[in-house]
Amino acid sequence: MAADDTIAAIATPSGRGAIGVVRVSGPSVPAIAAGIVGSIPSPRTARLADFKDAAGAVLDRGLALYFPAPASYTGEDVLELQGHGGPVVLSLVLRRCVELGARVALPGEFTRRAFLNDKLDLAQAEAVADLIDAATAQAARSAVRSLSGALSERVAELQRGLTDVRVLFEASFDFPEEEVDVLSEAGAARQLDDLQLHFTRTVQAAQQGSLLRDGLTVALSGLPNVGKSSLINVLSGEEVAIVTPVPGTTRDLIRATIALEGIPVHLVDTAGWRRTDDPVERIGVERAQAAVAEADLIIHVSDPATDADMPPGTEAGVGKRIIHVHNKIDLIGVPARAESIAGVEHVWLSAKSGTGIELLKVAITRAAGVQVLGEGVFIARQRHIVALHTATRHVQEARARLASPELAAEELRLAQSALSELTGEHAADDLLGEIFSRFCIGK
Ligand SMILES: Nc1nc2c(ncn2[C@@H]2O[C@H](COP(=O)(O)OP(=O)(O)OP(=O)(O)O)[C@@H](O)[C@H]2O)c(=O)[nH]1
Ligand SMILES: [Mg+2]
Repeated sequence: MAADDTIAAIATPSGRGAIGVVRVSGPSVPAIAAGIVGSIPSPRTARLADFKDAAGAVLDRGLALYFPAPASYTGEDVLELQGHGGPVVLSLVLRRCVELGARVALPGEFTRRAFLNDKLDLAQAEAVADLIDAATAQAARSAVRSLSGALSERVAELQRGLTDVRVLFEASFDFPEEEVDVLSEAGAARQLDDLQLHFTRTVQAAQQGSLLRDGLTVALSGLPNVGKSSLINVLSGEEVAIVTPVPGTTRDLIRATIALEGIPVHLVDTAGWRRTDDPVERIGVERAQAAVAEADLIIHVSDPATDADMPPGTEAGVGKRIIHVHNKIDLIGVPARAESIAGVEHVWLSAKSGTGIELLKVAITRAAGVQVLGEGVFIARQRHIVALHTATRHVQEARARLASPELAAEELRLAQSALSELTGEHAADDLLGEIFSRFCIGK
């Protein structure tokens, strides 16, 4: 599926830098190389060269690298010009490439071509963007794992498992009644049970991977003056929020991101919840409720000295995972502790002295469902989890319909087609557009 046009882009970040790279891919690469550096460099060898304009004047001096198709990132002929990292000089080199027949690339277009030329599948292409965007070292390591095919291999294994069972069913159609033994119902049931287990494990791993990528949004809620802002400050190790003894200090939402066990945790401090005639504070309270409604987890803060039986959360938080923090233990002289009461986590701590903060961090990672993130974790997106869930549902349906092999076989076919969306075998154009448009230019 070779493209007939040639794309070019500045592949390094905008601004000044030690080096800057212009990358070109497509059939005009040999002509462009000849036009800029005089001749086509030997494949995969760095050559020091003058980059020249149409009149032969030197624009920059740097390294030229030529990767002939198909052994390149995109699978096409690729030229990389590594010059000095100034925005003006780089745009002059880019303009020269355009003059010689290239057009400026769209975001993610190099990776899109790599995908179309089977250099990587869709899950791997997404991992490229996730590696660039990784917010923690753990996320970066998992993205590399997905990039080298960890998720794709899991999917391939599931596909093989589904094919094996389908073969059983299909064989049973070909044999008349007297040979019912071909499809032993018990045998098929066992295989489907095994398969379901594999699906469940893969979904769990993908959920961990998507946690690493997207992180967890945690809203701090509670009455005024209980110490929500003090808590976001001590958790983030920065004075991000104003703390005063005046109830109603915080009005805007205040955000800080921290990493817990490699998971990006997006903390949101909110206005203390109370009825008020102050129009500014009222808006703050509305925003607080919206933040609570959007959060994955709520930390509900209370002050045991003044409000021992604080009712849980605002209405917006009903049904969400919640951790109750009993703050200001220094004032009532009780030790820091964490306890699960009727399945809900409670932590006693002091935001002012920092006692018990570690217990809260543990409670957050536990509530997030973070398991030990071993070497097997790969990065994953919501899209992958949805596809895996759909496929799992079809496998369950197949298991329930063993008595009618035609229907069961159809469910297995649907499971396979849900899985193939993950690696992009039959990906629709709008899905590709959506995925690649979020890439940076030059990638
Ligand atoms: N002794 C003690 N005081 C605390 C503790 N945490 C917070 N405070 C004090 O309680 C007061 C209110 O703290 P904030 O963090 O501003 O409370 P808030 O919940 O953000 O209040 P609003 O923004 O008004 O909703 C301040 O005077 C803090 O110093 C604590 O653990 N111990
Ligand atoms: Mg506050």
